[in-house]
Amino acid sequence: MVTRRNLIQALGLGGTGLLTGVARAQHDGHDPTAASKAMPQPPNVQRHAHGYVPVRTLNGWTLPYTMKDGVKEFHLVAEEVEHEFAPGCVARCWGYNGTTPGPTLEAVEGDRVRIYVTNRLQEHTTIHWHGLLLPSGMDGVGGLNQPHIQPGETYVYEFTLRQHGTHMYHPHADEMVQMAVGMMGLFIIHPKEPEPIDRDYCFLLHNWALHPGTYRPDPSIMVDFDLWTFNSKVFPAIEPLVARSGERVRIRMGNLSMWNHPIHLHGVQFDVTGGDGGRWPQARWRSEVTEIVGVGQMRDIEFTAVPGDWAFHCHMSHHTMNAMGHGVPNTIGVDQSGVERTIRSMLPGYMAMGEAGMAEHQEHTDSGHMRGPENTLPMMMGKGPHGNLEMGGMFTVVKVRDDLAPGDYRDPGWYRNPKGTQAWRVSSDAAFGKPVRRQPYGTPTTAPAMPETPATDHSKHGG
Ligand SMILES: [Cu+2]
Repeated sequence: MVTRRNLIQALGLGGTGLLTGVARAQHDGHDPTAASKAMPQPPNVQRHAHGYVPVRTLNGWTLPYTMKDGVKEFHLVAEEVEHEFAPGCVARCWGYNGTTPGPTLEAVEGDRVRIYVTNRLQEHTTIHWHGLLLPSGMDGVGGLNQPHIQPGETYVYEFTLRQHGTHMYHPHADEMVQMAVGMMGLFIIHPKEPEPIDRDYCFLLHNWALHPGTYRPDPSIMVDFDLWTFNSKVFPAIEPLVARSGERVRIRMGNLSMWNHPIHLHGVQFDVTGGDGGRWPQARWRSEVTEIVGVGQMRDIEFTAVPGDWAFHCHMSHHTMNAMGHGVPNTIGVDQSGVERTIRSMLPGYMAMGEAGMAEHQEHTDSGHMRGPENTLPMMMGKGPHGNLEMGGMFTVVKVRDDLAPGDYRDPGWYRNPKGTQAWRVSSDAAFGKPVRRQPYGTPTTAPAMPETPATDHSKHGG
């Protein structure tokens, strides 16, 4: 019996173009839980036997299937899982086959799939195949399309894939709770004709109310979440997206959180090439640098990779932070020296902060001077080659290098900017230069409203 894992080991991690195809076909597939956590993603894989590039699920994995009488069989297990958002923060979540999100299901348009779902939770569940075109009785809404899957029971879903694109799966039973604690996954369907894509990344957007000092996500929260995740991880635990210069990269995103997320990529103008209805005809592509992935939606973006380290993040600035208080007074510009002394007499170790801004927060937590409640990540984290990144949550880096082998997903380290292409310091004097400034509000009107500026020929700007 050859499993995918020991086949990869037997090949000494040296992949061939057909590795995934061979490995998947030979996987016995009957112990989905055992196959989960330690399974490495295929290294150096280029194309599946069918011709597609297998998706790379950020910090995740793809569920192996078994071929039975021409049907691709998958087996999902709904169960409680121990999940680490980033080192220092672990929670008791619910997921599938040992992880949140559950493993990615990957197939080809026209395939017939048979998906077993075993319920190892304490309450009933179902699975809804979000965005798939299928018979009503396979749609997975508990009580509407089927009876609920009771604890201990296994149901089977079977249908033919009549479309391609980025899709999702999640429970449609006690949905508010089951999704809030991590039950979700991606369902990727490749078209029959392979697409010109070199790297195909995917992840789910989610939010979590894991209150400071607690271990179980709180499903009752509607807006004030503590953790914002790409595939249930926060920066800096989110993998970088790696590519070789000139490669065509696709990033597939699905949103099963309670907020819309404007996802922003630096360094390129990407094409939005697909949505809930699969890949769009090229005439419908849009050139953007930020794309909102609305709640319940899927979006695909594509770009040609240019060398560098490029930030990739949600543009809601609170969504690139970790747990933080939202009801705190604003201390920017407030001299707190006396207050600090007074409070310290009652609360030893109290640190006043936030007078100049909040960047010092990361220095305080990194240095160990400020400790939050147990099992709670600092609001800001992450180190780059030039200092603190002061980020958390939905942030990672697209790392593009000239010298990567195709299919090499290993973190290449930090980018070294070629000489003369990086911003540099020219002065440490705040009075440097003669910047043109408007006079502050309230300046007596006898003073000129603007410093003298060089004469401009306004006629050129007319009309
Ligand atoms: Cu966001």
